[in-house]
This record gives sequence, structure tokens and C-alpha cells, in this order.
Amino acid sequence: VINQAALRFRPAPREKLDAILQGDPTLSPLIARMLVARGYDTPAKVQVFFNPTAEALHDPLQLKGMTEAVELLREGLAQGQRILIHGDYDCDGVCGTTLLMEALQEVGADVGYHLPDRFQEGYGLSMLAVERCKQEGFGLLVSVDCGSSSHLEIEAAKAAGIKVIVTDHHTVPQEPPQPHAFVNPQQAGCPYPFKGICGTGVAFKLIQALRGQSGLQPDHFLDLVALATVADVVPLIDENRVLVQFGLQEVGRSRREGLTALMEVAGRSGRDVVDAFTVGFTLGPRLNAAGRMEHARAGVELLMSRSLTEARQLATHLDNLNEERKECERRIQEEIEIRLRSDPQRYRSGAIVEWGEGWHEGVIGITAGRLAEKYGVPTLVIATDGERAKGSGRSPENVDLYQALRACERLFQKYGGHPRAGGFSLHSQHLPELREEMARVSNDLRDGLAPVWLDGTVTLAQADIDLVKELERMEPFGEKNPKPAFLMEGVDVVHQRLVGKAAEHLQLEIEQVGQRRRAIAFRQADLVGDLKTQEYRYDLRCELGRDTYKGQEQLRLQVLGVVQPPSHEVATDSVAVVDLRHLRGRRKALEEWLGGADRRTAICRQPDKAVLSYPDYPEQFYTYHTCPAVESGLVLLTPPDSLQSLDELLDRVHPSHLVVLFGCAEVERSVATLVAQRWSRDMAIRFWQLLKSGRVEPLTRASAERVAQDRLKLQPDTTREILSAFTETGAVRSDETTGGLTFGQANGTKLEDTRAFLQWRERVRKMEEVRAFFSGPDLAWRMGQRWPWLAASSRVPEPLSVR
Ligand SMILES: [Mn+2]
Repeated sequence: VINQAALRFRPAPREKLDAILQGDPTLSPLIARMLVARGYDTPAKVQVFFNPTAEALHDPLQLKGMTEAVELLREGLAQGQRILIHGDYDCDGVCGTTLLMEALQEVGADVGYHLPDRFQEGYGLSMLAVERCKQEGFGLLVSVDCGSSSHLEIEAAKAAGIKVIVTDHHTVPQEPPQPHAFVNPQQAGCPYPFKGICGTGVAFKLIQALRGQSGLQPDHFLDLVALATVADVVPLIDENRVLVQFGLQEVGRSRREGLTALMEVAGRSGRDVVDAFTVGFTLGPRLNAAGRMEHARAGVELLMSRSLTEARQLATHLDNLNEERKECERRIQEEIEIRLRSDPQRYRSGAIVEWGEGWHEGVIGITAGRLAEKYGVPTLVIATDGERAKGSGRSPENVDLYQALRACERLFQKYGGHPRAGGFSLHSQHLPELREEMARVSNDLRDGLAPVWLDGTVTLAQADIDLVKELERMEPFGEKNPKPAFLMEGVDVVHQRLVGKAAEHLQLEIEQVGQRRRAIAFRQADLVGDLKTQEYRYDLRCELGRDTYKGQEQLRLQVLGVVQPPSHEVATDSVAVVDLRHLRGRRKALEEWLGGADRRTAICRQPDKAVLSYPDYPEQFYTYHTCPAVESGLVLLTPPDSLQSLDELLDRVHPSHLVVLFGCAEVERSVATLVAQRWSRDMAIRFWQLLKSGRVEPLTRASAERVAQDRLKLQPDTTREILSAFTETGAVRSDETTGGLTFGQANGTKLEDTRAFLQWRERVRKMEEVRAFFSGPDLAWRMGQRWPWLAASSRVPEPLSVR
């Protein structure tokens, strides 16, 4: 359940929106909004975003240290030196190692590789590898995806006469190491224009430089680059977008037996579209699992395998390790959540700090990430082994984790990280103190609620396969180009049931303005207890995708979270705006408001009809335009036709408080009614032809309205407007007293320039403005902005969970 005050729309300034819509009128406003919010705010940038080409890639030689690295490699190759590739145990390190191994073998090098054991050797260049170089006669050590903090090991290798090339993309310490060549876009003084490439990306650049190539060559390594880029969660912007887009095509060609086998075990046949999602959620975790649960070697062996039989065995092994990893994660998370449920203070305190003996070190980071996301607070998960404790932390955007860890510095033996993630080790006896300290510093550092981002609002009617296809043009999604999330407002939950092996998912049947659809909320079974579907309509945060079911393509609506509706039990002496847009039992609520001691007034479109439904309150219904001054509060039953109408009403009436009792559904209906009266030039021409056909007998306003309704399904209002437009153009003259019509001489006024047409357009524009104003969270706050004398309070209710 999401606290509505945490919702944030990614900002998209109106002027920039207009500029790119002018540049490409085929863009839908929704997509345009997302592009602007992501920084693609000129037609040229949008053009490059949708059409990635090799030109967007940067020259490898712009990387500082590249020339030296290439020289050393060439020298080594010429001398027949043995080369040891030193990778890392995650997917990026494994892909980078494979890439360098194969590329150097292609040019005839004698190469071997070393991947550190996560549990024995830890992260970074390993002393064991330096020893191996000495014993096995490797004269050149090349790191990939690590080494920037391995000063000691680098010096040891140099002392033993080994040449060292470090290639990496991790943050470089203040005092950088001094290998013979150091290639890392993050290092000070590196002119490379993009800092976001992953370790495998840097290795790819090294090979390009060695071969004197650039752009997308050599393309048979792009599959590894794409895989690592997605799995390492580096930003999918700039050249990464190009590398991934072309690299995924290479994965799809499946020329690598290992990837074919891995897709098989993941249940993806070769014909399936390979997208960033497949890589990020199926291939990546399986390659990561090796290093997390056992040893990363299996990953390199798989990627380098030339035999499908062998590859299948290795892939099955990785798949088993991945299952083991998931099971481990599930157990730890479950254990923590049991603790949190029995003692909610453990997450309400400001941070989650939980530890367990023998918890698997390889998965605590993922678990911390899940919990931080779910509870919206910084989370440290710690594996203890007697007196030794090793932990991993993740944090939502509103708390800088690195700062928090630094504030607890004195408790740690070692720590490091960045604003969203970090790692540390300490003595177990300090754990209770760490829990307290962490809660305290997190509260100090916290900047508002953890934001829950949105890209826009959609209605159930707008959400269709065409929209999904448009969204897919923005792929690959990932870091810095996240999968779009939308707000779907005022939805009735008509049915819910638990699905999945362990009944862990929630399937919903939802309805909005007459449209009904099925939606799925993964791993959110606990929502069942929170939803009050009889009382409220809900706003859903959701993602749109597609599924193929029995050969039929259909929309997949995934619910990411449900927004807590504002509570309706409020005392009006404390608030000026009561937001009841989500209430279902309107009749009961209205009667309560009308029957109250202070006789509130209700504003609606047709007071005479309302009085028939509520005969007990004959004097209490008015329209926006007829309401006299009141002593008490106003209840708004239907949306106004413009914000100005509401301005005027409030100016005239000065209510003590305002109750908004219409929801998004009512606003949508008003818009729909208005749009149903739409008349276009085409419609006017067909009406003209009808008039001229002689079928309108006698030729009067009344019979024209009747015939137009029968034959063209035009509302009488619409017919009247078109007729008055014709009168303006001079094509028709009408006799005011008899209603008789005669054809006249056109005076040159275009139909689109007539007052009748422009007025209609203006009405629609005003209604759109009303729709925008009354949709979205924080209505009370926005009303307070527009009418400051309505001392609005945002009335955020007690959250059900911290989010
Ligand atoms: Mn990496």
C-alpha cells in the first residue's frame, strides 16, 4: 500500500513538451511526456533516442590510459608472453573475462583467467592471482571489472616483475592505484564523454583499440556487452542504449551455445524476443548465481563452451544454483518479515537492521534491496559467523546510505558504497548498537518520504495493445530509462483471488467507467487484508505489457502497488477540504453531509432531479451558477464545466469547507458526454448534404434536429451548434420566429473559424483542465494552492505500511 503523499510524477515542463510534439506530431502526448521527463527534450535528442546508430558510440582511444594498455598488450603478444585475465564473480566480470579470453585467443595469445572466490578471496584483484602469475609464468595481468581499489595487489605484482593493466568502471579512490596502464572512465582526468559503461564495456573498448576498430565492431562480442550492461544495472542511456540494442540482436542470433542453453533452461525458446527484461530477469541472475552460491568459473565455462551438450550441463548447473539462491533469499526474507510483523517498531524506527547466523553472504544484498523497496526505509541485512559479521545495505532515494554508514563508521571494521547501496563488516557484539545508531542517523538524514515515481496517468480505456507497442519503442528499459509506471485512478476492485504455487500473487478483476479487465499483483498477497473494496475505489500504480495467451496477444496489466485512499472519517472543523473522490457509498455519505446539524449545500448539475432522489433535503441543492451564499460547507456532487465556474462559486459563496464527492469516474463521464457532442468538419459536411438532399421536410430547425438525430446520430445540441455555424458562414439563413431555414450565399468564413466551432473547442479545453485538476493525488493541497483562503490541509492518513 502506497502512501499517496509519496507519489511523484516525473516532471515534464510544458514548453519542452510542446517543442518535441511540434518536432514529431505522431508522438502521443503520453510518450512525449516521458521523453521530456527523461531528458530527451529536443526533437534532435528524441530522434537519436528512437534511432540508435553506431555514430552515438565514442572512440575507445578517448579513454585515458588506453594507448598505454594497447601498447603493453601488443608488446606482450609480440613477445609471446602468457596473459592472465582477472575478472570478478558477477555477471559483468564473467562476461568481461570471456570477452578478453576469446578476443586474445583470436589473435593467438596464450591466455588464462582467474576469478576470485567471493567467500575466500572477496572482491577485487586477488593476492592468489598474483601468486599464480609468479608460479605459472604469466608476464601480463589484465583485470576486468575490478582493480581500482587493489593497490596492494598491484604493487605486489609489479614487484614480482609482472606488467599490470587495470580495466574497470568502479569508483576510483582519492589516491588511485598505479598499474602500468589504468583504464577506467571514472578516473580523474579521463576525457571519455560517457562514464556509464560497465566492466565488459570497458573490455570491449580495449579490444576495439587493440584491433584499431571502433563503433560496433567486432560484433560477435556484443552479446556479452549487452548481457553485462543490463545485468550490471548501469544507466541504459547514451552509448549503452546502442550497445544493448545491437547486442540483444546478437543474443537473439544465439551463435553462442552457452546462451542458447541458458535460454533453454530459463524456459525461453530461441524464437522468443530477446529483450532487456529477458536478460535482466532470466540470463543475468543465472550467471550471477554461480559466483553468489559457489564459484563464478562455471559462468565463463558456459559462455566459452563450443559444445551444446556441455553447455546444457553447465546451464542446468547454473539454473540449480539460481534456484538455491532464490530459496536462500526467500528463507532470509521470510525470517526477517516474521520479525517485522511481530514487532513493527523494527521498521517504523527509521531503518531495518537484521542479522542471522549462517545467512548466505551471496544473497543478503538482494534481500536488503527487496526490503528497502517494500518498506521504504534503509535496510541492512547481516550474515554472522560467530564473532564476525558481514552485511549489505540498500536504501530508497530519500536517505543517502553512504552518509548513514559513515555516521556509524566507528562500529565498522570496513565499509564502503554509494547513496543507494553499500557493504560493511564488523564485530558481532556491535550489532545491537548498529541497529540503534542506524535508525537514529537515518531519521536525521531522511529527506521526505521515499518517492514512488509515476510517468503519467492512464485510464482502463486508454490501456491497450497499441499503447504497449508505442511504449516498447522506448526499450531497452533499465537504469535511468525505467519501465514506465502509470497511475490508474478510481478503479473498482470487483473481484480478487490469490494465485501462484504458494498463493503469493494477487489477481484482481478491476472496473473503471464501464471497462473491466484482469490485473495481476505479483508477490502482494498481503494486500487482500488491506483492501476495502466495498468502501473504496482505488488508485493503482501499474505497468503495461503484453502476453500471448492461446495464440492471442493480450494486454498484461501489472499492479505495482495500491494507493491508500484518503480516509473519509474526518472532522470538518480541522480541515477545509475533504477529498472523498474514492468513496463508493456516495448516497450514504451525501445523506450524512446533508442531514448534519449545519445544513450543508450540495452542488450538482440538475438540482431538480437531485431533489426527487433526496426529498428530505428540498432546499439544499444548487448548480455551480445558482448557489447563493451559505453559512456552512459545500458538497460538490458533479464536476464543474470549468475551473472558472468553481472560482466564481467559491468567491460568491465562501463556504467554511468543501467536500469533493465526485470521483474520477464522474469526471470521465462528463468528458465523455462532451466528446459525444463533438462535431467535426466532416460531420458538418454530412449534415449539409442531408439538408441539401431534401430529406429534411419541412426545412425547419425542429425537423433538421429530428432528421439529424435519426440519420447521423447527432445530439440536438450539436445540430443547433452546426446550424449556427452555417448561419455564420452565410450558407444558411434562419427565421428566428418560425424556425424556417433557407439556403444563402457563403460569405467566405471558414467553418473552423466560426464562433460556434471555437466555443465548442474551448468547452472541451476547459473540461480537460477540470479533468487534470481533479485527477492525481494531493487534491486538497492543490486546492489550497489555487484558493489559499481555503486553508487546505493535505490530510495524509496513517499509512498502513511505511510506504
Ligand atoms: Mn561491473
